[in-house]
Amino acid sequence: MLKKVLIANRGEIAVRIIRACHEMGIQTVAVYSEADREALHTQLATEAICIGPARATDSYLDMTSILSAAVVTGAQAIHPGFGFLSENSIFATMCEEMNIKFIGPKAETIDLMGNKSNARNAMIEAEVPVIPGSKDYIHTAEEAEIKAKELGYPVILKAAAGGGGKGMRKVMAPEELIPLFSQAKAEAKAAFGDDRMYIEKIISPARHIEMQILADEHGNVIHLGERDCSLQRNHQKVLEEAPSTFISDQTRQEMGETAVRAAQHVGYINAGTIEFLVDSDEKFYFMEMNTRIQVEHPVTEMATGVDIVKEQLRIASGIPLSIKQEDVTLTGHTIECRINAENPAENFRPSSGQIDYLFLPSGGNGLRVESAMYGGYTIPPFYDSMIAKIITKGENREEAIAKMQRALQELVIHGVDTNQYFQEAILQDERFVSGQFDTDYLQNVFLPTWQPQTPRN
Ligand code: MV4
Repeated sequence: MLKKVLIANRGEIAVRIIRACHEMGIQTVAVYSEADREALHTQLATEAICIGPARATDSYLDMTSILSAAVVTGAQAIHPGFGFLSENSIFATMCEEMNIKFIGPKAETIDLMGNKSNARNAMIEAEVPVIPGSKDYIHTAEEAEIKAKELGYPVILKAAAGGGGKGMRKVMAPEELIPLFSQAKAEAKAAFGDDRMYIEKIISPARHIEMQILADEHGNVIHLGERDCSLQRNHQKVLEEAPSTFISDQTRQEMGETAVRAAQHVGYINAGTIEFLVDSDEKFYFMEMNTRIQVEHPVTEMATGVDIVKEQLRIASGIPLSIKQEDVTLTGHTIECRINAENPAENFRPSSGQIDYLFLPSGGNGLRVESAMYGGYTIPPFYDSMIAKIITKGENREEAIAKMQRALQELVIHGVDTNQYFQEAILQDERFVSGQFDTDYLQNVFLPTWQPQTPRN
């Protein structure tokens, strides 16, 4: 087993990984920016090293500083968490070259999946259903017009380097294609320095359902079932749950087997997620693969009882998976609400500053809270606004919802604005409660009629 791991991240995920390490007897090295001297991850790790100024590009994205910190502390491995360097194949390669284990898949797998067009083609080879679309890059609006006519409108233009909505445009009719193609291409160039584009038919209405997989270095690949992540705002997930209310046991099994085949085909190692779009006939299509631990991993942990971060550490140590596919079952119903420091009444503008008073929900069965906040902590303005995740599990969905409502009512955060009232409103929404929603629901149906309440705190 690894003896010392450096965590190249901050916030709740850094704390989550540090806790797993300590429970496994692994020493931890935190790295922190000048803005994170008082952060919880800095305090909880065995050792902590300052890696630079507040701005992420000068600290959490500074590969040389982080690798230097690993060398001087004698860390054998680096866990990148999510965001920052977690899907950076150059960083994974640099780790390899310095004989430091990157806790994730091989650099070449990160590269392959990072190019969403190449990922599609790899999935076609693996006989995984992909969304009807272009095999090759689309270089000009004229080429796009030909391909769009072939596919039939509406279509969606996507950046190969994209994911998360940047460089993406929905095209409803032929006359929109030329301006939208140049917009998407320019956006991709600016965001990624890579403006290679591809095109797909639009799947709508659709659910976003993803399968969690685990793969060790001995050829064992399993899936841990799905998470339904259809409730998103601006391509940010808001609430996730397992199992999905939408798919049958047969579809679930087929999606799981497909996800395992996808991972096997690319020689995947460690934890990963295959994202699918599922249409109204329950036909599922590969959308992209995330080659990292995800924010919503606790949903699967609560649903299956498998500790995904501990499995990642075992896999990186060369130890086989601790569970077999036949031992994995999704029990009950699990929901996660993301708590962001933002003001829903001001178009979800991020909020920062000191937390004067904090009460995190607790008590009862089937409640988990992931956060790096504490009373008196100051949320810096430089990073992501997600400050906590509340996860509840019940025998059934109604129970999980009731527990989440109770937990959200208990949550008290004074000093910064949060989206907790937005989450409470979703949980009370008739369409959410009925399970009848798709990827467009939150943004296009729920939000336009939602009136932000005045916070009760
Ligand atoms: C799509 C799609 C419909 N059809 N592709 C959004 C982010 C990026 N990961 C891909 N996205 C989409 N791709 C085809 N062919 C709809 C979306 C999409 C979406 C997907 C999942 C959850 C929420 C979404 C909100 C808007 C658009």
